[in-house]
Amino acid sequence: MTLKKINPTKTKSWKKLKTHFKEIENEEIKNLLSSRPSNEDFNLKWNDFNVNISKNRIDNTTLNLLIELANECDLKDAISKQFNGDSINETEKRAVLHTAVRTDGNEKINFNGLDIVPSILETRKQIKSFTNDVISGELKGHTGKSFTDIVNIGIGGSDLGPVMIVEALKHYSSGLKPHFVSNVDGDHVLETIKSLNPETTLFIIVSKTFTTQETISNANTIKEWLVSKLDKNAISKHFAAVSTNVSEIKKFGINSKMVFSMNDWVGGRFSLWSSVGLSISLAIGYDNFRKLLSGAHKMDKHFQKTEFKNNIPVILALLSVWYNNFFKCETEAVIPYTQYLNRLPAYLQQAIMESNGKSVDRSGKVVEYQTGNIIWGDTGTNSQHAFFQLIHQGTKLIPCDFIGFKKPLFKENTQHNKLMSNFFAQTEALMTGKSEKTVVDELKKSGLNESEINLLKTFKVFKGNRPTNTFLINQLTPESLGSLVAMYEHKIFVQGIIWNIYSYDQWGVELGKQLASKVLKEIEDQKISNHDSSTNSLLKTYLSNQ
Ligand code: G6Q
Repeated sequence: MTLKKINPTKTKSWKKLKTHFKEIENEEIKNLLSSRPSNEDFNLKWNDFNVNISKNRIDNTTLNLLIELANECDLKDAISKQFNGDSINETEKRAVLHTAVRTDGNEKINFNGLDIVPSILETRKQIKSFTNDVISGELKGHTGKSFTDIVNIGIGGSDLGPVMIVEALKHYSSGLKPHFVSNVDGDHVLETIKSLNPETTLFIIVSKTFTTQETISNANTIKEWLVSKLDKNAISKHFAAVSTNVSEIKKFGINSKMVFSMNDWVGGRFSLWSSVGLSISLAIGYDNFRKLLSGAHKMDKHFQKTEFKNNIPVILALLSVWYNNFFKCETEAVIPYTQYLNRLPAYLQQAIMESNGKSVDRSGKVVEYQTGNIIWGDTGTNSQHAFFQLIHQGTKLIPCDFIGFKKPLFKENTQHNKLMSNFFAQTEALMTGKSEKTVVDELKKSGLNESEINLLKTFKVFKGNRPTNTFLINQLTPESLGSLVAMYEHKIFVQGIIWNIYSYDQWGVELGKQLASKVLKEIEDQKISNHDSSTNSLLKTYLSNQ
């Protein structure tokens, strides 16, 4: 069964939200906060997550109307269709079952009349035994040495998820040193392998299709390097593959025991939980990989079973719709207060922008409202010394997610309170701002005269009223990270449902790819054909310098 096609702007709740927006638009968060009879509805508690949404430009009516909107768009029906394996990725005729690969194994998940759980558990077993063999040193390279380094060769969904998780969980390292090669930029791959010992390095080619230009080019460059350093027979010992394209894997020379399958009901950017996460399992050990899946599974159950008012991904998605469609915010920032999560914004950029960057609705009509927002961010406190100026005093309204942890990972870490005081102070400052009166008082105290104060005061005023969500989680563990990432995945899905778009296809990446292969041929043949005058001239300049 397919998803319903409901234009959100034609619902009763949308109209009510429009009227309600006029009442809220100029309200101050700090006043809304103090006028609420209770802030309980604005602090969602789940496992070791505290999701505080109280610093938002909303009141109880806003929340109720947004939930009404979710009901009118029949979100409930959409959730059950996704989890039931219906073909909700209609333009690619595919089911969307990345949630199935993180099953706890105690359920049946039917797809096309077949329970897919046994085959998921079978693949997991294979990941487990391969991981253990590599980490223990039982599996050896061509010259009989154990592996010390692993290189994930993949791009997009076959790279961003694993690289983000491996970086986030490096505290839990298995001892193997992970590397990632993604860009078709030959310098990227050559720079990565130049310090590697071919005898002790294992390469994992991750490509669902095994035809992606970047991945296959990098894999071939590495293969040539390996053969030149060792010999041809080393290929079967040093390469593993994660793919569905059996014939191409064979042609490449990969040992069938080192092949991990994928399913087309798991989309690339949602695939880190599947065998695409092999590099994660190798880098942090299978038990930790399993905990990551378990954290995500718990969030799946929360999302599936919790009433909307307490449902974290649902509420986050609705707030995002509120800012995107009513306040006309174009971007959202994600600021994790841990250096380990420095790749989270980049990962979310693909997950969110590739999923919801669509302008045609599920009926094939061009939408007349805003859809997918722009995601960006970096870790706190680094970003405070970089782009926070614009968030505090710029002309744009940028809702931010602040993600922080109660406990650091190192017992000896004596700086955690300093980090977290910044975390709390920033959301408070963004909300309260600084009035002209306070600024003037401060300047008077510092000894400035009246004319100096008049010159300076406006620059020092902070209007405040900048909305934030605060995520306070116990500790960064494989399990909590799994829950956090799954939370964002479900938020994406809910937004797509409300906006009446297809979140699981990505036709927008095709055009550039097609053109690039045409341009490559022309560059190689040194023959520039009919492009526009701008492109023609750039290509001629490029060729003239070769
Ligand atoms: C993600 C996309 C895309 C994909 C890459 C790699 O949802 O589908 O990012 O993951 O293009 O594709 P392959 O795994 O087929 O090489």
